[in-house]
Amino acid sequence: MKKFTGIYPALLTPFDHAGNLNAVALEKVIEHNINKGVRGFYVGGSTGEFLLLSMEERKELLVLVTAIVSKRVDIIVNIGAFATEHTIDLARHAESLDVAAISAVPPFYFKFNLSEYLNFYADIAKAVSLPMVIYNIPVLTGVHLDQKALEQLFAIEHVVGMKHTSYDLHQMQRIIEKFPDTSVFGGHDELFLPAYSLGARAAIGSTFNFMAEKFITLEKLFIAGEMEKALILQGEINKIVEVLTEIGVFKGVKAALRFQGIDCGECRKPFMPLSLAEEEKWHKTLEKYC
Ligand code: MN9
Repeated sequence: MKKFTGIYPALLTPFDHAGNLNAVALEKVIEHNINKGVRGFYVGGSTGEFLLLSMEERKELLVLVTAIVSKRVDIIVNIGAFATEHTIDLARHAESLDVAAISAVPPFYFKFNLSEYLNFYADIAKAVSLPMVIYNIPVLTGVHLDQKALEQLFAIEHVVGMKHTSYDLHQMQRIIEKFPDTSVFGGHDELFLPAYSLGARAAIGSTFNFMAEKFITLEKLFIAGEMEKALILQGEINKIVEVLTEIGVFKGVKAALRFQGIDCGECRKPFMPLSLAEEEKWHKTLEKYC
């Protein structure tokens, strides 16, 4: 089983001024991050605004990303959709391209029972041979998988890990302990250090799009046992995350890249652009801590 380690930006989806996928900006963001030393990209996740993309655009995005990356680093793609059938359609498409793993949020909105969640992942595993990274993000899906449920999911063939975007690190630690060969990705940038302290050795994050170098340094400090320095750096990162979550993560990520010279457009409606005051506050915060 492949062990994923290191820093994986939850890649944003750039749009042009007409609101279409912007391949030029996409390439810039990807190259910028490969040069910094990221291990791969998590494509079409929350930061990638996947629920605001059509099925065709999700496929097109993956075609673009795989072509740009050209096997230099890993690609993990979120194929989660409401219906199993649609998810499998995206999974099959992913299988025809160079991806290291697929990932899926559990189906949400309707309240499914545990057998239905288990079947969802088992059906995908039957349809394609790609490894699966479960996307656990209860704050957005409203799907709260308890320890027993997660353990049953991890028993499914092809499940090789989880993107754990949850503040419940005790749950994460118990999964890592029980399934040591799998890869559990820390999913909250502000909890990078605590997640590593509890056994995570990889992370997926939205702020990595514009400050991957900070997390690469943080990982090095952790490995070297320089915990005091690591804590200071995590503290600086958290000042950034605090303002980012206040103004809106995805809009903030796009604005940060714009400040760095890469125009990724706006988030899709119903998201609204940042107000001038928000933009100013964000700019000041990045100038101070980034
Ligand atoms: O990809 C991201 N999760 C969401 C992971 O955006 C929902 C995180 O990087 C958070 O944006 C970040 C702020 O809470 O940790």
